[in-house]
Amino acid sequence: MAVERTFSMIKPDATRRNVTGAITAMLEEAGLTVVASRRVWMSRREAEGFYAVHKERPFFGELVESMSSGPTVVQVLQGENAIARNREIMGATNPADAAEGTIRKAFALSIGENSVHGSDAPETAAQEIAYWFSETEIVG
Ligand code: RTP
Ligand code: MG
Repeated sequence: MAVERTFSMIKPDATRRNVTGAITAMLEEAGLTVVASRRVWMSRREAEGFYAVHKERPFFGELVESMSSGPTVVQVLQGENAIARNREIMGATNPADAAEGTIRKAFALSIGENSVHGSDAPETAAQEIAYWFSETEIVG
């Protein structure tokens, strides 16, 4: 298995409840290393750009609204098989379907307020990392 990097975001519903440390601890316990991290309150325009892939979906307006409603923590995670590992520890999109021991089972409030985002493939990981970080900000 190769060492990979993936993009992770702790969403406003989680920063609002002051659980960014608890969530980061779960990522670290899953074997992922935080190699870049920054707190950012994204504008509607930044949220629309980041989620452009979902722009035709019925929930797009709600998603942009919620992602720009408060601070997020944007992170780059590194580790063996990091993309799949992060998706695993995040749990299902809808917390009602999330497995025991996952971040969304522990923290998500609803499908819209589901506490974390994680890249779903190598191409999206590369794009999403580049959207928020320059190479010099990533210290592996
Ligand atoms: P993410 O991109 O945030 O890591 O989550 P995901 O892959 O599990 O889910 P995705 O299908 O990419 O959807 C992105 C985010 O949009 C919100 N969503 N709302 N109201 C709805 O039916 C609905 N469906 C998706 C979720 O917050 C999801 O994380
Ligand atoms: Mg997704």
